[in-house]
Order: sequence, then structure tokens, then C-alpha cells
Amino acid sequence: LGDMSIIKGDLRESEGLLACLEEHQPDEIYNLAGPSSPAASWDEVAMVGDIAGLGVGRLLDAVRNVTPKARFYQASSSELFGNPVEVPQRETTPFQPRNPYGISKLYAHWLTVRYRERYGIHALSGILFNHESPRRGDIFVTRKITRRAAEIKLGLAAELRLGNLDARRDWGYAGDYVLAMWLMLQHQPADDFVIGTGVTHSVREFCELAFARLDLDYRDYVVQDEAYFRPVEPAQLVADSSKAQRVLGWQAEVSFSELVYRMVDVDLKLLQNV
Ligand code: F7E
Repeated sequence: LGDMSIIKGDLRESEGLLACLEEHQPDEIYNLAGPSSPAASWDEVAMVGDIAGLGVGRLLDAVRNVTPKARFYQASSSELFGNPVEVPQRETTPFQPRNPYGISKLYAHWLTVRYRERYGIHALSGILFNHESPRRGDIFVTRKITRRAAEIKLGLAAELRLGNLDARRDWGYAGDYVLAMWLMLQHQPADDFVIGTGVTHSVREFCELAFARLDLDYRDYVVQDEAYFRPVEPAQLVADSSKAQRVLGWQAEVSFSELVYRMVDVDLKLLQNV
């Protein structure tokens, strides 16, 4: 870990947050903590609200009291837009979250903005669209596909069961998005930004590329299964990141196919090494 040290904390307990800030006096705080599955948030409504919503209030309050000069980044999400009223979505697009995850994130988003206005702290919110990498957990569709495709290639699995193959997302590479987070915090004055690629692809296209990377045809292995369908699917989520491009000089660098290939290649290597 080099110079890094890990201190465990819990957004449900203010005392630990206060003690951590007092001891370490950070210059920059990136709040990426919290449950991250919009679909699963229906099963844990109170917990999601407590951590992703109220927890951010506890953290902002600790920042205001202990390290008011620290810069604070809040991980907001395209799930704030829910079923969006305009396409593509930008910073001024009205929010209409459609699940407990998005609703909790919306509370945290507004709290971040209001703490900035009321207390003058350098707090901001990055509204990030889906960002993926080989580190992604396999409850999310991208990693589920790449891991299973690699297993199929190696004869370790026979099929891949997915939900709606025609669902579309604006998928980018997480590394590019982490750079955007850092750029946002360096910028004066503090402001909120939408981050995404501006292009959507379907789950089907993701499968096509992932399997083709392994010289396989996804149609021979992918099964569409009603069990994985979402009752409420956000429609037409696609980012307009022109403000980030103009103000921060940021744009996504890794293309969709490059993202898929990187994930497939790592999964194949991981499985070959066990
Ligand atoms: O779903 C479809 C599913 O679970 C993407 C989080 O980072 O991004 C992420 O949330 C799409 C949906 O991510 C399966 O219906 C089809 O349309 O990978 P996902 P998500 O729900 O978009 C947002 C921006 C966040 O903020 C979240 O933290 O893929 N889909 N078949 C499937 N999805 C899953 N999980 N499994 C399937 O079998």
C-alpha cells in the first residue's frame, strides 16, 4: 500500500468520523462510501437511506466542525435523473430518482450543495454515469458478463443468464472518472459536474464484444431470463459532460470496446492463474 494507511469508519457513527478527521486533518475528502446497487436498494431501504443519505450529513457536519478548509467530494450518480425529462442529462436537468438508492443519493447531493452555500466549505458533487473496470463487483452487469465469458472460454461454465439485453447505459472506464473527481476538487470555485462518455450501448452490444474478444459468439451462450429484469428501468440515461470538458478540460479517454477488452483480458488471466 506504500504510504497509504487504512482506518475503518462507519457513516452511521458520527464519533468515529469526527475522531478520524481530528487525527488525520485531511486536505481532500472523497466520499465514495455506501451501498451501490440501485436494484438491490429496494430490499434494504432504511439501511441505504441511513448510509447513502443521512451518513453524508454526518460526514459533512464533521467536516464543517473539524476540517472546514478541507475539500469535499460527494459521489453522486446518474441515478439522480431516474426517468429523465431531457436527453442527454446535464447539471441543470431536473432530478427524478426512481429507487431508494437514487433517492438517498439525491438527499446527499442537495446537502452537499447547501453546505457549500451555507457554510462556505469547498464541497461539491460529481454526478457520475456508470463507470466500470476489472475491479467491478460481479453483481453489476459488465463484470458478470466478462467473468462468465472467460469461464465459458475455459470450459468452466456453459451459459450466461442475463436480464434485459436491450437495456442501454452510458458506460465509461473508472480510471478516467477518478481523474475527473480529482480535477473537480482542484478547481476553484467548488462546483458540481456531470461525468460520462455521452454515448450509450446496450447490454447486448457489451456481450457481443466481450465474447468476440474470446473468439466466441454470444448468441450461443447468452440466455435472457425474466428473473433478472428490473420492474422499473431508467430510460435514456446519457451524459452531457460538456461543462466538465469546458471547465476542467476532462473527457473520457478509454473507448467502449477498449473497456470491454480490458475487463475480459483481466478475467481470463485471473481464471488461468488459479
Ligand atoms: O445494470 C441491465 C440492468 O447493475 C446496468 C452502479 O454503479 O451505475 C450502476 O448501477 C444495466 C441495467 O448497474 C442484467 O437492467 C441486464 O439496465 O450494472 P448494473 P446500474 O444499476 O446501472 C449507477 C450509475 C450507479 O450509481 C450504481 O452505483 O444492465 N442488466 N441484465 C443487468 N444488470 C445486472 N446487474 N444483472 C443482469 O443480469
